[in-house]
Amino acid sequence: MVQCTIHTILHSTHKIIWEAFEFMESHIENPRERAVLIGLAAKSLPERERSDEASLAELSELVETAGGQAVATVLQNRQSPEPRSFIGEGKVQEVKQLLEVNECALAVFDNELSPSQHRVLSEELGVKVLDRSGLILDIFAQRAHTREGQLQVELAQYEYLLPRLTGMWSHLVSQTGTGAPIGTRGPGETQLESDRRHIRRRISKLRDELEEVRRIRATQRQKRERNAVPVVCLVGYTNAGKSTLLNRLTGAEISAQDRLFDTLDTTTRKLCLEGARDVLVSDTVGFIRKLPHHLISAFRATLEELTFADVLLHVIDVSNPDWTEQAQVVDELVTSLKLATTPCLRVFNKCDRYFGELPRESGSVCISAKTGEGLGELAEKLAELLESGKKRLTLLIPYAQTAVLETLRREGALVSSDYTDAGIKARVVIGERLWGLVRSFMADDGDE
Ligand SMILES: Nc1nc2c(ncn2[C@@H]2O[C@H](COP(=O)(O)OP(=O)(O)OP(=O)(O)O)[C@@H](O)[C@H]2O)c(=O)[nH]1
Ligand SMILES: [Mg+2]
Repeated sequence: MVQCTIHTILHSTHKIIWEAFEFMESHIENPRERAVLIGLAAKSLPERERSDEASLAELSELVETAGGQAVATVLQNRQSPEPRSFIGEGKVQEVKQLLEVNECALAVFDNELSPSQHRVLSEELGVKVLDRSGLILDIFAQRAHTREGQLQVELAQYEYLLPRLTGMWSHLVSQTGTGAPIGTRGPGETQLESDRRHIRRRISKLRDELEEVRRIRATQRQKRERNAVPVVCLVGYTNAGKSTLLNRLTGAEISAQDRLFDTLDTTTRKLCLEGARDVLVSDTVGFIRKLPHHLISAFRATLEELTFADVLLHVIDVSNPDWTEQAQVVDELVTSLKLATTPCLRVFNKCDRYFGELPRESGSVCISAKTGEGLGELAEKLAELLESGKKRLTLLIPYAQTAVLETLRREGALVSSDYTDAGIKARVVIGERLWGLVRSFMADDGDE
């Protein structure tokens, strides 16, 4: 009986999810599915959310990465988005014609569409519509290989889907209106509520599973901390050359292909620096402009690794004419992840194919991960930074001074705390700024 009910629930749930995914259609099945790309450069949008030529060119690469082909591009300039259809009515007709002439079954928007705009455009264009977030989620879903990656992508997909369910059923809900008397509400609302409940349950289950992943990671981290091995994390725009650099530095053999979001999962390898000093180098997911916020929050377990880095290596593809903007996008994400105080070395990569003047910023190095040029200098600068960087310490804080613990927690310096008979044993990672605060609490056993 119970089994039968579960089966029925699962069956109807599957159907719901399948239908719901149909309009965001997160998979491009045909290897060369043809697409028209549409961008809106509305001045009323925040700068980061506007489309422009560069962002459309990147969108075209994203479509390619997902297995499609961009055959035409439309960039509309108007003061603000049309609330109903995002682009103007005339443009909708123009896009429709372009789709027909070019035999395209897919329209991809460079900006983020609201759920109702998404629905209106799907209906009026009569083809599958994706926005930039939906496309990136699709690529992530294709690329996620580890359990952690898959959990994170699934969570992001559901979070993307949840508000869009309203759009799906709103035509039914609006028949009765929110103020309709109890008992007269239409089936749409009931359906919507049960879909939402199911998705919320799934989201909460995924969050629990990810919490477990984070717990395991924290244990691994503690082991690393006990061994006092410094951690260096590679960050950078997608396709900048992070994985190639990790391979070159450590002999790892991870995939490094010329495509966006080649890497989603964190790989960590040991690197032996001059003076027999070991460090761990981690490569992880690349950044991109307008990265869907669901993904950033869903990838918390992965991105959290960055929080514990002693040094960040910001890899920049200097041969890309857009490198300044790309680096800025990464800097902003680094700041939003509260990593702005972690020592960071800017690594200008691909200098073998850049023939202009190389940037000469202090705290930077020019290399080619491909030819190996500049790697000696990179290792030297890295060692210097590690020397001057954060320290990992174990403190013993008396119970009378828990305010210190609070400060450490607020500053993001506290790794763990154990309440022992002798006082609070706190593991911390601190920079120079907090040194004065903790100096007098240094435990005898810096190691456990
Ligand atoms: N010419 C040249 N190509 C490079 C260099 N470093 C990386 N590449 C190429 O750039 C492409 C992307 O390199 P990846 O190492 O996969 O880049 P990534 O930053 O890991 O990219 P994602 O995982 O997608 O974020 C590959 O085709 C590399 O061969 C370099 O120094 N010179
Ligand atoms: Mg990579």
